[in-house]
Amino acid sequence: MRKWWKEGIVYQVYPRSFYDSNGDGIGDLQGVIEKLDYIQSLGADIIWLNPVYRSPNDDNGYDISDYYSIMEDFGTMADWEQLLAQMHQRGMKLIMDLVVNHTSDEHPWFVEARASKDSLYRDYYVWRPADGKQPPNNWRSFFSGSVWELDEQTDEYYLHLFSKKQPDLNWEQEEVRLDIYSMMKWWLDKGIDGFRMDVINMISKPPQFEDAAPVGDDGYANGGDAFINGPRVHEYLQEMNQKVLRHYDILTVGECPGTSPEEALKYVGEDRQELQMLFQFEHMKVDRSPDNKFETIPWKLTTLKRVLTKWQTELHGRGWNSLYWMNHDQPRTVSRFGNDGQYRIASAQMLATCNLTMQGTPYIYQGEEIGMTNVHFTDIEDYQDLESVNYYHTRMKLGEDPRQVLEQIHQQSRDNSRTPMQWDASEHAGFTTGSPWLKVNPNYASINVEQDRVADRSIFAYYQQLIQLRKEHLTLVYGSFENLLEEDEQLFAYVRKDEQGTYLIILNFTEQEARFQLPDYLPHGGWEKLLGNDDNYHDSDQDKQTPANLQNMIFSP
Ligand code: TEU
Ligand code: CA
Repeated sequence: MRKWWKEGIVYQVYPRSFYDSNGDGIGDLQGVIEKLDYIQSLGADIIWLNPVYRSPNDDNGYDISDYYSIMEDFGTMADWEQLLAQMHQRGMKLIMDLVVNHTSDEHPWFVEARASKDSLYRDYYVWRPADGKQPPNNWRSFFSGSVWELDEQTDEYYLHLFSKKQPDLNWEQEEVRLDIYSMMKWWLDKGIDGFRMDVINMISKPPQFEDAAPVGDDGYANGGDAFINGPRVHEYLQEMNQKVLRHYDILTVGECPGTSPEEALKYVGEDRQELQMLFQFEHMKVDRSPDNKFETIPWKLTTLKRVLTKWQTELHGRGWNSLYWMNHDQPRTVSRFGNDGQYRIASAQMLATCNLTMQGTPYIYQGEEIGMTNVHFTDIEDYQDLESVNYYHTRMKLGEDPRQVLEQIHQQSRDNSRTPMQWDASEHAGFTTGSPWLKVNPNYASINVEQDRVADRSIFAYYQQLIQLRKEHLTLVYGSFENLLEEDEQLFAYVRKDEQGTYLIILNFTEQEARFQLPDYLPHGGWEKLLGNDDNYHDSDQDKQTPANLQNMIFSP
């Protein structure tokens, strides 16, 4: 069935790094308002806004101390209302981040909860007795160290899958769930158009916290098997759907790390009444050691294609998916899957073509549309992300070489995506007139919005064309997906097809020229090139065997 949230294009705004309207070095809501023209001109019609709620910012807003207020750094509720009104006037939709696996330790619920074992709010969180000062089990937190923190005052441990300033809520407790549902309704009644649900597949914890097998040299284990897609998660989401979601025409996307297509269908299956789409992470793992996200490993195009194809085909006709190359937690797209040097522009365009010609709702992360790259800070002090900083210090304690650890951080740090948006070549890339909260990538003088606009080959302009094309050819949204070249390490070629038409997409992921052989069962001749960025391509060039309806004949990325 056709849906606005299937046909829409989402632009993700990380407000802290987008545009600073008042010179305090921090991006803000008025900054987003000032740049709505920019976002709309790209062709995006939905914005996913990372958390803007009150927060002590241990994890940049993912540690919320008040769900009903706006973070002072970002502005006021009036600013937020103005943003929503202006977006709606333009026909754009606003998706808010929903962070309900945990709160901040400064949230009044937790402040109350930790005050005493008899507190009415005690059971809003997950507590375990301190047994001889050993944490209840050996799980590692996502941000290094144990998932358990001892609360000295009441002599019990509380659970935190993320930082110790992000205690996990206890979803077993009905009051917790009802409070969350009321909060969701409160925002929906203000008129928002949906939620991106932070680690929503981790809200249900197992009844017992057992040790898992230690992995790596810090003595900890990955407890994911026990809390990812936990025992009651679908019960909770069906309840949330009944009580809240189904009463609104909204987009819901669940962030679900560690989820297979089979598991995914339990969240987004059309018969399930839970969520509308999810973020899966399998393609974010192709270049990482399974035991340590900071350990980059060489990746193969055949692996990436296999993963993407699996998601394309297994969800087709059964549940919806989202498409993305990056977000505020991931390295920059061109640096990771393309070439951020000589072929930066071509590869940014090629990867854009891929993201915008598969089935699912495409998400574009700020700066991706101008080919922003990873940053390589040489001093750990320049990194702000607690995940990177904690990782660094943990490895230092284990006696590792600081340069090697910094090199790992260069490749995988979340700050790669969080350096300020590069608007122009003026100081601090035109992001702020003050001093930016996180240093600007030094390459801003050559990579910025202004520069891209006047360039011969604009990435932004290419995105505009692609988005236009996707909107005009709905087969690219709804059609089936067939991977043509399973074994090829250079080309990703696929066909999208339905009653409306057939489209052939050919992407070269390498710096070498590649030749595409049209399979016999597809029509030979009569293909029209709709869009592409290959300068060498000529319709008459029979030798290259490149008849295509829609192609990125990128012989060099
Ligand atoms: O991220 C959840 C998550 O599992 C990872 O992608 C995480 O960012 C980390 O890199 C694990 O290595 C979500 C948010 O997107 C992230 O920004 C938050 O820090 C996190 O949840 C906690 O709220
Ligand atoms: Ca500001």
